[in-house]
Amino acid sequence: MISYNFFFLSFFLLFFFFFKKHSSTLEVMEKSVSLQVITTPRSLADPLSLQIRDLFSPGSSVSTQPDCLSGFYSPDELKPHFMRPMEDPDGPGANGRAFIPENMSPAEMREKQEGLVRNGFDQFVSDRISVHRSLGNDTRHPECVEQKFRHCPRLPDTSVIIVFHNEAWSTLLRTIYSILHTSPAILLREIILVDDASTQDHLKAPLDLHVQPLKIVRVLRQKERKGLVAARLLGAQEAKGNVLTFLDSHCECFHGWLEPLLAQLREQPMAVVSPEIAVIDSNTLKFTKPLPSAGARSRGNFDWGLSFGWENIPEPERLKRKDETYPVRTPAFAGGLFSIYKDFFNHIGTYDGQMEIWGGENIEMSFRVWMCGGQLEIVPCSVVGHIFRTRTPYSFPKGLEVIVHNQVRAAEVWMDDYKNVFYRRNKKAAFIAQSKSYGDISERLELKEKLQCKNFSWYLENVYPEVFVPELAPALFGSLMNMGSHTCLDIGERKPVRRAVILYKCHYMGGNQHFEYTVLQELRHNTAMQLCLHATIEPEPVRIELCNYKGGSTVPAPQQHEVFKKCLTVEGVKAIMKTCNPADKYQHWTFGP
Ligand SMILES: [Mn+2]
Repeated sequence: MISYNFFFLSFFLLFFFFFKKHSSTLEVMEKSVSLQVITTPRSLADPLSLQIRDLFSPGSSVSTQPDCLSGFYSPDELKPHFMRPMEDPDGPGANGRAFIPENMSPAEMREKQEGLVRNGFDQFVSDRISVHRSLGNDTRHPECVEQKFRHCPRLPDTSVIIVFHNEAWSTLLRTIYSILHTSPAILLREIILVDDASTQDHLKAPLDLHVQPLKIVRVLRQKERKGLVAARLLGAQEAKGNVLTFLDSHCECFHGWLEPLLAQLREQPMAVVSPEIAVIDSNTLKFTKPLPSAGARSRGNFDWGLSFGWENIPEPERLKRKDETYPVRTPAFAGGLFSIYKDFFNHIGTYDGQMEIWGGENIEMSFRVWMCGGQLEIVPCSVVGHIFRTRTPYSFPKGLEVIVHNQVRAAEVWMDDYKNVFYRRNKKAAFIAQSKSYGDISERLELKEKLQCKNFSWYLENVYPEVFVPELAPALFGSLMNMGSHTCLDIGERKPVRRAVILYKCHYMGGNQHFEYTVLQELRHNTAMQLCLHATIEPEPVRIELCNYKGGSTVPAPQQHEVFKKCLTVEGVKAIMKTCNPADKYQHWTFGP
């Protein structure tokens, strides 16, 4: 067996570097791949929209609102529940500025350190910034600032649902007040706080007492730690608004964030809409305000390890937007902050209730919404700030394996044969799938049947045609072990673009050691990015770089056999190209399990 692999592989690797055009040039050619377009109807007269409108009856159709006025909502009509109190413009963090404390005492230093460890952001800084702080002028694109909203049919109202687990007092309260100070009272039905079994005392009676006088803020409690999905489902069940808006517990809403989300849902009742997320710095709490000159730039995606990521909006998508108020269609969403009609949330199957704690639920929902007739959009005129933590301070009661467990459930239900592309890259996931220890998915499959959802290849072709789809059944794949050193080719831990490939103890778990030998004779590591092995002149180590071949009309890199009549060899701790010598076992490689 081994000797067969030996032979086979030695042959192929020679072939790879000798005869074919497949390693890549240093330049990355940006070519758009496919121009498939789904039209995004904006008109209410669209028959599909009407059909859906009837199906979900979100209560906003023209015929049921005979008293609905003509014209646009006035600023007066869009007043919030509570005006922001006057603020010292020089106060800490005022107008969204950074706050950097000076001359700290040893006790303060200790407090700062403890806050950082507890939260993954600087609570000491947050605690000194007003929970009512303003974010200064409205700096969105002028087309957003000037956007007007028709009276008719009326904009739906929303329940804002915030799940928290041991959130700091100041960040939670700032989230609540920023909603109350920026959301039109007629559109904000209530704020529902769902406590996912917090243990910190300030989140118990003191929180209840504080929000009670605010009238429209309620606290629901989950006694046992069940995670984000279960907590959101509890909040959704209790919500009275037409629309559910989910936010994190460490957000700040920018001027006019809510109206564009609700207006887009009014146009597209089967949409799931997300705001543009602004960064609130985890150390200084500086709110990165939008720039009037900047248009929308990014959208969400996923990789073949099923992680969520961001990418630039492809040209064909950009061209479909007539102005800045138009939404950006997105193949996947971050899942933290979004709005959806409550009726549509229920229709489309809420969440997979058997997903545990946190992780993977956003990718599952992305696939499901698109494949079952909905759409995911980012609305750039809606801006909400979010503190991106430096690390997650939460404990995972059942370990990080719950994320993989959730990902496997998503793959089993939605990805058809493409699930194997994921399993090849994540051996833990493959094991969970093989041993069927991901729980019962029959209800989710019934849902898929009932909603007559499209298949995964439809999703790839129509929603994410830009994605590179790895081979469904590559001839050779797995860990690439050198028969001389008995170590495996590995892309290393740091950002791997244009770095030397390393050799590391074989772990056979996929991840950084997953390689595929493709029909184009590339050695591809294609989990988070499309990376290929690149031959380099001796004695330079062989590098891992972005692949030249990106599908569609792109081609692998120019022929390199004039330069590299060599074989891939391990020398010391490096992989280099060397004169071929069949007797050298450091030139023999095998793909392991
Ligand atoms: Mn968050």
